[in-house]
Amino acid sequence: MESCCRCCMPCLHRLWDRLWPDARRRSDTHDNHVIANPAAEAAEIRTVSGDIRVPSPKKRPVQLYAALFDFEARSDEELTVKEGDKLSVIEKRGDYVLAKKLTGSLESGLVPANYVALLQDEFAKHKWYYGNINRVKAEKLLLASQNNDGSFLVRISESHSDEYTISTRGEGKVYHFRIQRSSIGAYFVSDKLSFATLGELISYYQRNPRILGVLLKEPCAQQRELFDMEPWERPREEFQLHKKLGEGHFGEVWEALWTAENRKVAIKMLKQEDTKQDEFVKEVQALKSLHHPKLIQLLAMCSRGEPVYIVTELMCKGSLKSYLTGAEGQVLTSAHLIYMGSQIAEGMAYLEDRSIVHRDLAARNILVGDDLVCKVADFGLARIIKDSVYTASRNTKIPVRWTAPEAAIHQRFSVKSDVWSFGVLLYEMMSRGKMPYEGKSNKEVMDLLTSGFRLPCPPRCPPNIYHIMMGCWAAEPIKRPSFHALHSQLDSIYARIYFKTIEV
Ligand code: ACK
Repeated sequence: MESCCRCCMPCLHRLWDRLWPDARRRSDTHDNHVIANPAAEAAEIRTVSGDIRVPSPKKRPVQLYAALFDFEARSDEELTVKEGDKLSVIEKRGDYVLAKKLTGSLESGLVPANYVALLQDEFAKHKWYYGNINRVKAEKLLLASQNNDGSFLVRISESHSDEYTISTRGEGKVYHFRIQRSSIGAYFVSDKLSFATLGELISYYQRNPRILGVLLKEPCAQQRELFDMEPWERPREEFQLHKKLGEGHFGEVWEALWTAENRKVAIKMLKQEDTKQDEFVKEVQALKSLHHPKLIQLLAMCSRGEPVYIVTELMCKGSLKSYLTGAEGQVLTSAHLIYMGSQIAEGMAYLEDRSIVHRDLAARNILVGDDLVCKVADFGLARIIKDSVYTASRNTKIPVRWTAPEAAIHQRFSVKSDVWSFGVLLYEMMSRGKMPYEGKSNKEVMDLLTSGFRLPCPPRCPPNIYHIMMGCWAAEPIKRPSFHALHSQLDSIYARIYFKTIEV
């Protein structure tokens, strides 16, 4: 990320120069299909390669795998599988495999590697078979609190791919026994005793624990949560804290260097009070499964020990609230603000599609980067709702000035109550950071809204944008527009301004 100060005028001038020509180029590309037409690009590639004879790729034998456990996809990249589903594994990606279903929908996606087993014999049906996991992972799984002495698993040997290892827990330690193969394919731990199948070998040692000297009692407990956290979990030492950016709802926010990736990041730290820990964990759960260029991306976390770190991308201009009230914000034109508003609506439309309610949409929870890029942050209050309306508990703190009446009074939060908040956010933007209902108490705000009063049109706000705000504040939630509609309206107003068909 380019380093940039948070409020300098020369930067703003450079930004003007950069933003507008860029936008024009992007639009040319779309209109004329010159550069960004993949078909044209492909045609070029075909012409080039058409003259060169290339050998056809070698056919690899299909490796048949089976899902050992149910796995539910948490993002578009992942694949939901049911225990017993037959899969072909396209490639290994870290702790995951890219797998394709061989029956039913034929979809493909990522599945945790220890959820699948190569179907070369009968192993896949055994709960103790963990397939291709290494020694360190086996120890971590077996030493987890769900397991006891006698918990065990069988995995593919790291050094010999046609051999196996029994890993078993005894007296709080993990012991590993190599299962070798004889020249005729029999399985043995001690060459005095061999078995036709792995299943027979394991049941023999389960019945005769004294021979190995350890118990093989229960298959290792499957631990989804380990996989949930692991791709994100990083050692704390990888982060060098540079400067405190401020104090958020959940605790301090710091700018830091992620040394392993050589990149600047933002770190949110959990305040020590237990009461907030729940909220914090919910925020992480929501962040992990959401990927969109207009939503703040979770990069990593340090959840072992305190304070817990949540590592996200760093947005060099900070919150939209502080940006609007700063020197740059004060000189932004309506066109710039509409461009930013359109991005926020786009991010919210992504949440709308997933029935995710933000519940705290406001300028303080939007972050700004270079070139006026805006991203929605702080999913602390987000919930995945089954019905279209989520009813919250009565004791939740509510940001009254941004909250729709039905949500503030009856706790009926919905995508439509977020649309109301978006209207207030547009007001904050068009008034360059003014506090909504300035000088009024929360109680007065509620009374005013119930009697039909709405925020006035801010000075310099184009009437069509105020019209959009008023639409967001329709008393009946159903009459408010969708975020998709808001995005397309703001986008087309912006395009019209950009091509100078309307003046602002
Ligand atoms: O307005 P700010 O400068 O921007 O002060 C607040 C403060 O931390 C507390 O929320 C800033 N902040 C939060 N998250 C980020 C982030 N990902 N990148 C940059 N600044 C951030 C916010």
